[in-house]
Amino acid sequence: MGDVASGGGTYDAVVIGAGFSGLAMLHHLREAGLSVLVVDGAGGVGGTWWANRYPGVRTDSEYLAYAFSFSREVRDEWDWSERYPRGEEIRAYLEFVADRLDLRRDIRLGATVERAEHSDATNRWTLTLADGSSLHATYLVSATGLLSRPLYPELPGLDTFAGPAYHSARWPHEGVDLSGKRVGLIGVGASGIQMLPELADQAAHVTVFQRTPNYVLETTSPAVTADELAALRADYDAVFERAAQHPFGVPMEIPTRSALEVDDDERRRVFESRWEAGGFRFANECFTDLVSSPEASALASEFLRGKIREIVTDPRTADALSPSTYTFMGKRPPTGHGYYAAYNRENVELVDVLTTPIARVTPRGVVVAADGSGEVEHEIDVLVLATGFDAMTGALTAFDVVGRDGVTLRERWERDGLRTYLGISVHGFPNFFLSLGPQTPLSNLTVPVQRGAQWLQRALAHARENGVEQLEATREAEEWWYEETERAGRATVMYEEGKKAGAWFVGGNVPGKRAEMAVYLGGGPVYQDECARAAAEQYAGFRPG
Ligand code: N01
Repeated sequence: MGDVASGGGTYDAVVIGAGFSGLAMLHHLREAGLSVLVVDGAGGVGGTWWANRYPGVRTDSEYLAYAFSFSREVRDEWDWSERYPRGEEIRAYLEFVADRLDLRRDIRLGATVERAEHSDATNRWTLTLADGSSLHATYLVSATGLLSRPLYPELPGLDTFAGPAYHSARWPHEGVDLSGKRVGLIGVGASGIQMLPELADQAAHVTVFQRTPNYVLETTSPAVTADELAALRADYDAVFERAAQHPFGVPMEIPTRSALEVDDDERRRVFESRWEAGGFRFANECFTDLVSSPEASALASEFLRGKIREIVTDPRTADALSPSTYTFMGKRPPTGHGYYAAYNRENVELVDVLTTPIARVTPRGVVVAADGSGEVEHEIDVLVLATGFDAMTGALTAFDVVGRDGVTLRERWERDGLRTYLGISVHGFPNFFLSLGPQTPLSNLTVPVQRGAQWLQRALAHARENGVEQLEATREAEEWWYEETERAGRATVMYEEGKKAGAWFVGGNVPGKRAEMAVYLGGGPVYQDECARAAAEQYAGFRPG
């Protein structure tokens, strides 16, 4: 072993990333008796919650299961303050977890991995860090996050803008004083949607440049009462198990009726009730088929467009905010905290850049094509890019992960398309494991994060007990999982509607990226069953040759 704080060293496992995934991996792999080092280029633990500091950042998952269930100490000692905790609170939670589970002694921060290469001769991974030091490990685990590599828009003149420009995921940690400023916001996904009301509170004026509108599920975030916390503690295992048994990993009621089997009045009543319940409850608790049936998805879309018309007073703005080119669930629905109402403010202006596209960015602002002919320049002082991420693969292809025969992960996926076995392992990359890899479930992520770490703990214990030197997806297992992922995706509206909407989960938001299903949509429980089956089969799908 080496000095955790700096320099080289040899470990059983090196984990890249100190967010939810990396912390769970460290805890569970330690329990398997492995020496483990977590490295992260950031200055603190938290992963996504370390990076994302934009105004309004908070989770879209309710506090109930947005946490680890595996540690009784953590469960008993941490008090959540509101239903959808803010980024700052989640970061504090992860710092508390790191302290309480004594994880910090095996975490090296400010340590950016530039290259990781496997040698079959030594059966070891060698990692080269930005400071020039090397680490060696039998097992390499990536916990780099599925939405962590920011995507910048390709807009002419972007680098000529004279004022400050911030990507949502690179917001200065010390904050930005927006008082009296004219802000331009490009991007209305979950990040931009959370940001708008708070930008409007702080700035003199906000111009929102919207390309594709979203179906936003409005909600509120009431304080969590002492009684609610006590009830959660008394029932925590059951709550988490309910989340694990839900297709999207949330502890919510699973509906029993199709949207198509009830009459209009009953459908409206159910939609209203779940809209009032707020956030993902609308997506999950209304009917069985909002994700699987184009007709049901279309009915939900019409209801949500009605809500936009109810909330937004200017009909033209309401119309521009209403998605019409794809139906509900074609994008991952964002949760709003006063998003639509923000458009009723004097200081918020919507520019529809589908009909009047952005021509270029100038030192003074953003120029769009005008209705009819000509151009309009929107003058701004601060530019905010809430333009998303190179999702699922971006963080893994941003540096060289070199497997057998010198092939990088980037080259492998460019050549063959996205291939993994259960989103955990890639053929040609022995003893390399992914947390939340491509083709894992779209979910409240604490469920797959935690279950994934527990699965790997058992898999590596099995390998060590049985003298298995390498675990690595077979090509057959990868092909099977690719087909399963495609099949599961095609059984939903999210595949075709996602392509129309340019959703990140089909690679549709990155120019030139191959359009393929990057998440598993067969549901968390089916996925967990497959992981359990792989283990019961003595990891045969991870044993090539
Ligand atoms: O990114 P996005 P995000 N000109 O890709 C627009 C998770 N998340 O960071 O749709 C103009 O959804 C783009 O327009 P279009 C969550 O899973 C979770 O908001 O491509 N616009 C779109 O509006 C989420 O789904 C939470 O037409 C351009 C926006 O930028 C995922 O992260 C909070 C453009 C990008 O939206 C990603 O969300 C935040 C251009 N050239 C995020 N290029 C919580 O749970 C891009 N856009 C709290």
